[in-house]
Amino acid sequence: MQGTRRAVLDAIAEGPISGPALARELDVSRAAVWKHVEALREAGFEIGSETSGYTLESVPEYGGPAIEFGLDAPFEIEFHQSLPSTNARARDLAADGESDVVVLADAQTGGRGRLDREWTSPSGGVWLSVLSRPGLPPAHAPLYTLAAAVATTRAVRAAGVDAGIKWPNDVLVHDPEAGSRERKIAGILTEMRGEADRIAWLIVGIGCNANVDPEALPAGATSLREGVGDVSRRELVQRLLREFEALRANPDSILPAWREHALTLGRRVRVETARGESVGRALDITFPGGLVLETADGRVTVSAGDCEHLRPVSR
Ligand code: BT5
Repeated sequence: MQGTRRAVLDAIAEGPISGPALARELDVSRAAVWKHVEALREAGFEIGSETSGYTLESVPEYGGPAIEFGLDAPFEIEFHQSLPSTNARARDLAADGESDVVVLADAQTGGRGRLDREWTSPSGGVWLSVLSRPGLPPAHAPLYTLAAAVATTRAVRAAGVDAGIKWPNDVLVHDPEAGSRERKIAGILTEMRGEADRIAWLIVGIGCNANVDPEALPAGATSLREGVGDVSRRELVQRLLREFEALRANPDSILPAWREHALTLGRRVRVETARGESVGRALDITFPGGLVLETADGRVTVSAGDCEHLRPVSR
């Protein structure tokens, strides 16, 4: 949202405030105030105009301005009803030199997982990509993926569903009614362009099954709707972005936070990597994101791959 418009909205939220008072406070014309108020109404904000001045009556359920309003993180939100993929759009923005933009869509028609797998993205979910330019070496990029998994898990938990992380970045819900089965509620796809010593841009794509029927999702998936009913996607996204921002501002906190939310540690796992398969007990995560396994052949650290939990959680 443009700076003055945001200031108009913030002032009205604290209102009532009259048009002339707003114009004085923000040092703009009364016509400009009126234009911003109309634009905010068009974006779905209900703004009353009583004799005492403008008042904010309601905030739209979802969308760019709705999420930017009250967002405690320095991101601009670009909202689309539908996009092929928010990651693809974020790549275009990266090519244009943008940063700290979050691309958000209500639905995706060509959502992608890792290794170009399909990611089902019906209307009602949270499909977003965070574009940033961290001044880090390319080898540290996995930290951002872990931070996104922690932020997503915290947001899902705040919405009332007890979720945890499967290494490296699947957010799963333990489902006692389905035996020990764990079902995927969110996934993360990180893409980046690295230069020799630093990351040029990094895109963290997060897909979270929010207000979506489980029947619309692949087998093995679940949604917040299934767990607790529909949630405020505005609050979910704000929470997620706030948590992500706090973690990226304090990189040393990422691994400890990940450990705290991990479902994988202590479990027997099978990890498929480009170089083959490792089976063993997951002992720990190491900087910048490798999984340490105790295998029959000793200790190994795997840095990327698909991980399967072999034994049910007991909790
Ligand atoms: C992921 O891949 O988990 C990364 C998903 C990232 C999606 C976000 S949405 C916003 C942004 N824009 C994009 O285009 N992508 C990102 P992976 O670990 O490879 O898991 C993919 C597998 O999960 C698929 O092969 C399916 O089996 C399963 N799957 C597909 N859609 C799902 C869904 N909505 N919920 C749970 N599982 C799903």
